[in-house]
Amino acid sequence: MAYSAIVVEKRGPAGLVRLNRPEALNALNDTLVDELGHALAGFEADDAIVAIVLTGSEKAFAAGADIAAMATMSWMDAYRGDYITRNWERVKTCRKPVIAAVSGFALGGGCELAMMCDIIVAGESAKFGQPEVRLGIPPGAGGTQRLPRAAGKAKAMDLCLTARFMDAAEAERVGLVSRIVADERVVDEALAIVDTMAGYSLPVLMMIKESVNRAFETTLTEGLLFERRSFHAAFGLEDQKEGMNAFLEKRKADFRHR
Ligand code: DAK
Repeated sequence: MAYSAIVVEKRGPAGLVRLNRPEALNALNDTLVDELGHALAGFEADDAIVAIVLTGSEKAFAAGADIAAMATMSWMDAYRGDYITRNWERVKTCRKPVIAAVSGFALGGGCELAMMCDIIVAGESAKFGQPEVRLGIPPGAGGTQRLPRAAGKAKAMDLCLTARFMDAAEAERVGLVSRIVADERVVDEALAIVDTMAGYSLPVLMMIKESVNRAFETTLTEGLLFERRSFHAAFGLEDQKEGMNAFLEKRKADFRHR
């Protein structure tokens, strides 16, 4: 597939996807979301790729869904067309870790896209917001659900009800963002995180991702049971034997991802 709205490359163990609609601050349209879904599927099927980094430009990660594309849409268009939902869900179902490297605006669907990722690394210029209320719509892709889980009810209500933007420092303080670096370092920092992960067992990374995500979907008792089952299952991995033997033999583990 030839991409027009994203740029895709491999950087060692990382699959790097750069949103690339500079004329619209990387606003998300059907083409972009289709291409993103396709790229993620490719990286997921690629045994050499451990995790994916998703980024935008220095000015914008993504300024939201494409307002020009939505402006004349009717309820029937949105509902019957299942507006952006099909491939949008592909980000959520990716089983390998996905890291958002965010500089500039991450607004509306852009903020929601970042929140679907597993880790957000922010550049100092990053601004997060759910300003849909200004357009006469509520957030539609997780803003009212993932933001309160990540940042708490007070911040979620504040951002969604007033359209105020939150800067990188505030986003880190409330727990939406895991690290802040200089803008020009944001992709390198995310790639370095993938390099660290690449030293570990991929099936274990996938188990961890699945287990942490389960924490947001279920009760504590069920979540703990899910975690316990993953833990027990790990003893079926060659990588568990390698990891523990390497520790006992005082050497670096050589994981084979099985
Ligand atoms: N859509 C289309 N074009 C956009 C855009 C957007 N979201 N954001 C910016 N642009 C375009 C501008 O129209 C402008 O184009 P030209 O006039 O040059 O042709 C160009 O990008 C540069 O923008 P500005 O001139 O406005 O740049 P400024 O630096 O002055 O301002 C800004 C930057 C980010 C503050 C401003 O552009 C802005 O407020 N943008 C809109 C932000 C916004 O309201 N975002 C929320 C959109 S609604 C769903 C999935 C997703 C969604 C819903 C459902 N499902 C799966 C069901 C999401 C909804 C949304 O995100």
